Amino acid sequence: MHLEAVLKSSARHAKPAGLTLQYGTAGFRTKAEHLDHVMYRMGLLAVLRSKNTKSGIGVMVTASHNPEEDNGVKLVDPMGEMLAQEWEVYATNLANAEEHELQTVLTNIIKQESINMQQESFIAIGRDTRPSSENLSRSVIDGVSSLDSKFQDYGLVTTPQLHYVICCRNTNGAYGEPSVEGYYQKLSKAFKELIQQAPGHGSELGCLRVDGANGIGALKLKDMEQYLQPMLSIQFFNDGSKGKLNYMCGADYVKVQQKAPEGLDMKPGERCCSFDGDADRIVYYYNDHDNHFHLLDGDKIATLISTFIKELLSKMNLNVKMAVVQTAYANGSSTRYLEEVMKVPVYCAKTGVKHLHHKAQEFDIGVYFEANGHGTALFSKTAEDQIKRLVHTGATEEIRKSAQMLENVINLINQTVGDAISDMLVIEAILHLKGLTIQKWDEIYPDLPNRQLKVKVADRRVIETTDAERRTIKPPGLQEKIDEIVKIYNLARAFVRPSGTEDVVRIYAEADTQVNADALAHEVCLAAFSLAGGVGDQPQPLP
Ligand code: 16G
Ligand code: MG
Repeated sequence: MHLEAVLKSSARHAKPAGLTLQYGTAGFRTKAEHLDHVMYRMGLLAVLRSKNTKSGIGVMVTASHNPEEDNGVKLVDPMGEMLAQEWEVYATNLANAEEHELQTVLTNIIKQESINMQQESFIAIGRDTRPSSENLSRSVIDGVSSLDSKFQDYGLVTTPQLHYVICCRNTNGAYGEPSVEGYYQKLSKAFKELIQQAPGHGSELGCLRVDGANGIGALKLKDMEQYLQPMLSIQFFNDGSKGKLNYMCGADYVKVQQKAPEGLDMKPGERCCSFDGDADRIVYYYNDHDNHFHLLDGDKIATLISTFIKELLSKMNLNVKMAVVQTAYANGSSTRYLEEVMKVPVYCAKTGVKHLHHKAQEFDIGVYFEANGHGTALFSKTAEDQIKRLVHTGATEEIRKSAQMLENVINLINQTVGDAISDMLVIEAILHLKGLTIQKWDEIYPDLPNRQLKVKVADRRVIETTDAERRTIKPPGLQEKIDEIVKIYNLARAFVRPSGTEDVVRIYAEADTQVNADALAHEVCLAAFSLAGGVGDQPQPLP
């Protein structure tokens, strides 16, 4: 295998000696200045993956909700899903190979996967609005070009738009037109049709306040706004015209701080939402008449969407298997509501979109959301066909109408990955169709008070978990200690897991009151600190 051109170009993207990085939960992520070689090499890997799958592959340059100085890269597989886990190992090996090892590492991947280097390949490249992203995406293109691959630079796009484009290309347009324009058209058409099906609620949804995290989501939603008028009027905040990306704003800030972003003045009852830095996450919120802040996170969104779908299915007498997939972070109230009131089966997957996505694929209809606002709904081919058939052949007007609504939901939701813009439109449509205000949506079930903490330990790998991260099996004694503490509190639950993106151990606790949730989180934090090798000062209770 001759890789001279590759090695020659690689010299222009030299790896800082000794630097090691890992393809983590959502690709590589670190300070932007350490990523040039990683970008070049991910360009190479994308071409190998494309030849291997005989399909187009996506490369997205973004570090999502991380600070502006960071950057990162994730690869998108043929159907718009995240890179297959077996290939994450290749990605890590390739990123960490020293210059003189590069040829061997590449040759090994080619051999191991029996890649035909004569096979055509195609790469779609996208990037977020970080100042470093443009140069880094050029490095990706350098990698792609050094293997003589075809490519298209989509420039500034949201992560879900790139996933959408890849899926469209690889299904020969069956999923939609493979362009950002095609995305706007597909979604806005489904949205309009859905809104028009509202019985007697008028056809305008009023104003929605959107915090764009000063990122790509604001930019793209502004482009799309003309397609959504006059149905939805949007007031933009943190649109990138002055503030810094993700700084005191965005979905992650709002979820973690449990408060509104800077720069957004809310009057009681006003409907607001926040995107994250690459617009694949969304959370909603409002202030009540006593000016108390209320967050409607991924759990509330999953409940709204799955309840709506379930109601339509029952009107259609359609017996398909639907389930909701959550993670250990899902509020216990949401799980109870779904299982006990809505009678929807709920499954728990490990943290990280790829795990939820895979689990959701096992059902005819799988709705998945992480509490942090990352999620979507997946429809199997069989379910989709059945629904489409009923649009025309349904025995009653009600069946045909419900099927039509569900078909529009299918077209509106981005089935390739969680998508802030698409999820937002689905939520807006459902609220409108059901005549729900944001308060009424919030009142469907009350969240249990909860608290998240993190603690530094010498090596977070000493903690091993099982049961979708809900229990620890190592270090010895930790789970027993957690069980003992949890027993003292009412409606309580707690777990500890090593982060997949940061060098910390995370703690989650929920209980009947905020004081108890805080105390429980603190005690569990202390247990992890003492049994898993905490470093630095012992964690202090919340003030
Ligand atoms: C990544 C994941 C997100 C997950 C988070 C957990 C994707 C696209 N993103 O941001 O889903 O919730 O990691 O981080 O998969 P942690 O392991 O540090 O808690
Ligand atoms: Mg993101």
